[in-house]
Amino acid sequence: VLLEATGRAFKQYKPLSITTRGFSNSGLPQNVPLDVHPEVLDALSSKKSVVALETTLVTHGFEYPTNVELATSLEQIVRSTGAVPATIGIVEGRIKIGLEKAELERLASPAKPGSVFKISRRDIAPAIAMKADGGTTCAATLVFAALAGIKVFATGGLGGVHRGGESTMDISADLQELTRCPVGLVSSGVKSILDIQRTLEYLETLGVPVLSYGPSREFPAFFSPRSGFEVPWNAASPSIAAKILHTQSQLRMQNGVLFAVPIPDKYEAAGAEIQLAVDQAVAESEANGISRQGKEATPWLLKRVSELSKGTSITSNIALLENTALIGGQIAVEYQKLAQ
Ligand code: PSU
Ligand code: MN
Repeated sequence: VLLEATGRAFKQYKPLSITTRGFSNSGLPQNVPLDVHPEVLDALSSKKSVVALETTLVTHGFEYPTNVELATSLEQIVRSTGAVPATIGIVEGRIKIGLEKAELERLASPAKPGSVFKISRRDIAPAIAMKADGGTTCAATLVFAALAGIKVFATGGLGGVHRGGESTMDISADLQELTRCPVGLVSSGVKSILDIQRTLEYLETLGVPVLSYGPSREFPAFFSPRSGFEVPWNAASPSIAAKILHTQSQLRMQNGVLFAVPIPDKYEAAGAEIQLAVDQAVAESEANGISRQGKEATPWLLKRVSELSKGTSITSNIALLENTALIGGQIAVEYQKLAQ
């Protein structure tokens, strides 16, 4: 059964190009540094719902011990829906699909500061070859979710086109990755540290379906439920979202789908305040050159926004992550009903 479940994902999945000779009878590749947690393996082989979770938010998004508490709470929320969580990261050069508690601690609180890398697609092979530790971004988490045959991935913010991206060319690899991995990514949209309009344009160019989740077609702006930009479709319920993923799978489409879930309304007022901190942080990053320092830009901006908003952004960020974990779990459960 697992051969069927994951073998299919491998065959369709070209980017890592593992040859069929590399598969064991269980359908997972041999001789690659990949550890699937027994609970996740059991879920995949018995066709239970699984939700992938990322670890850049653990390694570069939140401070210790908030990061561990948050990762644990997201796993519990996924479980509350009946799905199995698979928190993905790289530990000592091994890809982990589902983390043990000690592994999560190791990523969340490194022995040496700066020894845990932020891993996007381009960093995967170097990090593995050098036996490094790393938190996986949306891009790398999509790669590994697709590799394992996981169909739903819940996170907070997807990367996007940075403000000023038309001259810095800072466009997150997360966007491109959504063209390669047949996974439904449930997020709260993209952060207002980014250029939301250009991000939506770019996703349109890439052919990635973008849906707002819920009754409205307004794309959410992470800290705020509203961005002022409409998208062409909305998914009103978990079952509609699941049906879209299933349709893509039936059509053997290789791209992902973005479901953008607004932060609950009660955070709207806080969102307006955080926006002021965001604007200031972006202006500072342009003045001090951080905006031209590649992968440092996003973590720096997030940290600065949290300082300037006196932690309000952290509370909102946790709330929206918990919300996407819940909805991700619900979508995964509905998807499994269709995939039986
Ligand atoms: N949004 C957050 N916190 C984060 C990130 C996004 O609220 O930690 C991370 C995600 O893992 C995302 C990555 O994939 O930042 C994007 O980074 P970049 O812009 O360098 O591609
Ligand atoms: Mn970038």
